[in-house]
Amino acid sequence: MNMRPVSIIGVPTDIGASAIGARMGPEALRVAGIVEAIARYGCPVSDWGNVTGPLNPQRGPVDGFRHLDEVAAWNRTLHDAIFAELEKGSLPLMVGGDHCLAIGSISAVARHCRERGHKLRILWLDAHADFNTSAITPSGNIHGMPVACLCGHGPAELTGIGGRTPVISPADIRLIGIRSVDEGEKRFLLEQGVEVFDMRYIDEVGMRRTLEMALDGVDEDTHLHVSLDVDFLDPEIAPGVGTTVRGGPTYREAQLCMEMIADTGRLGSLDIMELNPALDHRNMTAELAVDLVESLFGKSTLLRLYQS
Ligand SMILES: [Mn+2]
Repeated sequence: MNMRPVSIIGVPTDIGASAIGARMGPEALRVAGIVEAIARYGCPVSDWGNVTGPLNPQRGPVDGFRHLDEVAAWNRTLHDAIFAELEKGSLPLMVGGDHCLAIGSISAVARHCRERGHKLRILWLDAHADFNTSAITPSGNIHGMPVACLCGHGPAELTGIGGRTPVISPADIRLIGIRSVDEGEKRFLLEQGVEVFDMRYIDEVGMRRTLEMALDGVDEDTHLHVSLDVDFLDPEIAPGVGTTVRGGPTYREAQLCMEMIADTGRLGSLDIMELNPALDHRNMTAELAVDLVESLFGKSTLLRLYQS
């Protein structure tokens, strides 16, 4: 179980999305009790408030990107904040905010791993592959591009944050829960050799086997980063997100996923992204996200004696 101090950093912006509202995500997660939920399982936890950045000008895309300068500014600030927490020995928990911000958080995590000689494994839990580029994106929304940017495909302002391009290799990441991929994106995922566990895979082999595969090779020298896009979850249980796609994991499947991640004891950093309170019902999606976070930090139904 994690005993590193957890540092919560809020990133209140929807700069990379076209639907606005994810800027309210950090406060909704706090209202739903995210700090208390982590503390309940014995982890020291501090809430460091929010980082700040440019306002959302709500302009259209320019050369295939919406708000590129503003997205870059937020991600640079975030990189510095997350990197500082990792250097202190903390487990940074970014509460967003739209998913373009994972460029900043994962750039910091990858730099930390590089400098410390740790292996890195990223689990990207999402309905979408987020592997678009300006050439293939239908929308120009950068929250559809973070995985491609991290793998070195994107504008220099985003691909080199943290001092090295590419930030990660496709071999470092596993995409899980995917059920909506754009046409050009499908081809690009295949060409780049990204490992994707889509919903069909989960339907056929189950969440347990999926997680065993996705975590294969994770050892005591691995830093595990989880980037949870709330749209990973089925919209029946998680309506508070701008880009719902039906047919996602159920409550039990999502809990099993989190419990299996917790069992590795390797969780080193976490993003909770895309919560949009303007689309939620009575904060139910934020409460669900907090429920899942509890499992990630050690809640289990029974005492499990094999856990240390
Ligand atoms: Mn996403």
